[in-house]
Amino acid sequence: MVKPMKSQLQRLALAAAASLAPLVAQAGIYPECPPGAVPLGPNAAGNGLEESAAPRVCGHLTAGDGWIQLPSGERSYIFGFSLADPDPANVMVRGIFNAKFPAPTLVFRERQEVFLSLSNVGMAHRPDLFDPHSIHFHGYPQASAVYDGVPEASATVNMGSSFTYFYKLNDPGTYVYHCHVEATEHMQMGMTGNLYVRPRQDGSAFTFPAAALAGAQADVLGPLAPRTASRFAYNDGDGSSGYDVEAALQLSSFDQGFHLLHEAVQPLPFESLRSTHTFINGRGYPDTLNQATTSFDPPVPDDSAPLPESSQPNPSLVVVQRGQRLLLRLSNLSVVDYFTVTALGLDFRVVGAGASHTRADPARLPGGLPGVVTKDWSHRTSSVTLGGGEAVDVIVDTDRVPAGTYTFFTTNLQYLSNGSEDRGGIMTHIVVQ
Ligand SMILES: [Cu+2]
Repeated sequence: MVKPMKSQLQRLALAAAASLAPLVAQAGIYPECPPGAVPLGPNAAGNGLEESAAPRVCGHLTAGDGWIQLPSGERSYIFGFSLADPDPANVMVRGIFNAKFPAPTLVFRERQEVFLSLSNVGMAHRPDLFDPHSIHFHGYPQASAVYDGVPEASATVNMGSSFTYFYKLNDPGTYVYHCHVEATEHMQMGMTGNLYVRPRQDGSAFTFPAAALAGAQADVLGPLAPRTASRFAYNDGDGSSGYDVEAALQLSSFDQGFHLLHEAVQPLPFESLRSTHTFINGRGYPDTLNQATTSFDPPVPDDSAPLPESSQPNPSLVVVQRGQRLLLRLSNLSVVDYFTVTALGLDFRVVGAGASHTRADPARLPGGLPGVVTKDWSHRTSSVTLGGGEAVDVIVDTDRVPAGTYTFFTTNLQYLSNGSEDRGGIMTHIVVQ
């Protein structure tokens, strides 16, 4: 079959974008930030939007393509999200070939109103494609259909167009987000990232375990020492999800053959997808231990860019002071595989899964439902298994273990690899100092 020429496709895409503009997305760069909303710039690490306590905020992402650097020295072609340049005039030129893996981390607060704009800068390396993109808050319970990102039922964003999502965030927890357009392909290509909604309990003080319950929290490692926290994963009512430091370990995987065929404009082998490379935060061991960013230099010189231009800006080396409570936000964004992860010598206390607290107890919440108490299914374990799209919140009480370097890795040993290199992939260190 003769394919239409690139110029025809571009004209078609532009015509489609223009015709749909009043309904779904505006052709051009039009991030929306209504009066009273605080615009969010990049965070200090350059791997997500900055946090704000403002009741109404706005952010701006781009969707496009780019490359990541693999530990073996190879590169991998990706689709991905990036933080948009604050100047709309620079969004296209800075957004092209600037995809990040994983996608920028989004951190919001319960009850916040969020205006999140997405501009599609196109896939410059695949000008034969005119794919739209979208943002889907995976597992988020209160998405309006039009903002849900599912192409059959929601707005999607054509090349050269912008669309603004709106969420009133009433449900705290650890979520993931991804593009929902041709989801298997776009997610395999890298359009996935983490999304946290901080609970309104943050900023209050709870001591866990309470003195009366200390005995009930004893196990083979001894009793859990009471500790006061002011940051929490959930509205737990008793401080059980309280932590001092948090770290995100996002598990994912690529079929490098799929990515190479994609880069070479070949038919894609959906029926035989298999993970050749596995990652934590976009890096395979030993790159997971790099404190610095990992990057593939984009082919377009962009020396004046104000935004961090790393393709993989998320560190995955975890460093904690002994005695601190560490919250590990574990998520699996692979579209192919389950992963079981462990950190030998460290005790995992599971306090959340699927963006739900492990002991929903509305009676303990301010304004909750008196008498409505549900089962406590928090538990201690040495390993956690996550399927694609799952997230689990784990607390590590580091006062219970000696200082030292602990290895976090997948026990699915066939995935401890960077392609043909063994002993790579999903492995990093948790250092207790
Ligand atoms: Cu997409």
